[in-house]
Amino acid sequence: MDLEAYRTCSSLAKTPPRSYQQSCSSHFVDYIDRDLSYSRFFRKYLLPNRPCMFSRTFTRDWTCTRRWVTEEGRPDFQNLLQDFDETSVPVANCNSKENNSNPKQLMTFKEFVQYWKDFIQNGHSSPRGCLYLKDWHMARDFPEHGVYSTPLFFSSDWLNEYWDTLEVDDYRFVYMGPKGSWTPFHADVFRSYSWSANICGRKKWLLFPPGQEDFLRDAHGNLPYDVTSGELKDRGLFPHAEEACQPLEIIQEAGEIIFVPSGWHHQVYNLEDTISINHNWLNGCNLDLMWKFLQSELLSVQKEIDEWRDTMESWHQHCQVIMKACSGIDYAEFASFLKIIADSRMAFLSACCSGEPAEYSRPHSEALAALGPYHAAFDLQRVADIIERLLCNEDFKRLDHSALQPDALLQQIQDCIQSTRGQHLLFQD
Ligand SMILES: O=C(O)CCC(=O)C(=O)O
Ligand SMILES: [Fe+2]
Repeated sequence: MDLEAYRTCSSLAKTPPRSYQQSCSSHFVDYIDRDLSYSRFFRKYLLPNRPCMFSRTFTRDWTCTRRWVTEEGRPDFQNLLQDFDETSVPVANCNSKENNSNPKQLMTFKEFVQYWKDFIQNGHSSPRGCLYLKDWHMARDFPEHGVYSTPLFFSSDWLNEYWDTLEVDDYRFVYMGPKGSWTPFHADVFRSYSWSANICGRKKWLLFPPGQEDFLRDAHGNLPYDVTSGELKDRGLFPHAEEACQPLEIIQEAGEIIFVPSGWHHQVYNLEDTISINHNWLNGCNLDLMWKFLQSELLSVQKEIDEWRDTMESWHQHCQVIMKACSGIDYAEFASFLKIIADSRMAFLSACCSGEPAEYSRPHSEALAALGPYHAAFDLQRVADIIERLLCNEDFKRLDHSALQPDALLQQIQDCIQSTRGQHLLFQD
């Protein structure tokens, strides 16, 4: 990040203004087919939370675009089988619906490929329904493969940085689906961004700007499973569907990467036999949207068990436990996520100030170095802003803070920002 981008984002009000009016009326997304600086991507797409598409130039050098794809542009089953053979992979059935998504089962990669070949032979149909290998943690299962690299644009990735630090999980996935497989209507985990690269095949994306999903809810407040279903025309079932804008319809070709912004609900179709790589990620630009999402998740838990509020001791604690079980995170974990992100930036900035960045080594230190000290300073400002908001949140105040001490962390961050600002070396014009 350069000084100008840093100045722009630092001078913005704490929460960036976002307006999706234009996105509702425009049916196009920007197409990036040559050099774009990180700072420009940051200002034009990340901060305003707008989608865009990157051309195949950005994936041309990846090993998987050669190894996993035949000369005709189809999945190279032979090479894929050599690489993954007996690996156990998660597979969804697109023809059955459970809780507004598709039930998944584990099968060996070999078994899935056999199914896929038979599906193709059978004119893209099967008595077993349409199976879709999705949400497979390929990069975690095969760290030595290195068949692709995350483009710099998507490298301010706090979600994977946090989970890598804990060595527990990640949000990096591979999808492989025959023509006709699809993903039902949803927004991504914790309101993260996603980037998704087609290694081969084509996808159709239907994207709705944040807020439009509220028009698409049914009379009980639930989101549709299939946003293209004729049922949405029934006013009794979906009372406000007519008020929603038309979705942005985007065709993604082989090699292209789509940037899906935070909180944009979407539905996705594989128009051909398709392989894609997808990361969910978040950072200082959409952290406020994550925090807003967590508050709404807690509120729905609180409503759900409201009747026990006065009779149950530690009702608030129970709400946190349920929230963690349903959403994968609670307020305490959110605070420790912020701490891990802040700690690595403070260490990075202090290494920069002492002129020893080369000796600095932690997970993701390469990304921090590539993005530079202005980005780290921006990150810290955003963390500080959210900690300030946590500290005045009634539900957060009730939790035990002895382990994390958010006030102390806030002070530390403010001191760090202050002292690095004083370093002419870092922030000179
Ligand atoms: O490609 C798909 O089927 C779904 C991808 C998706 O939902 C995402 O990248 O956020
Ligand atoms: Fe998604």
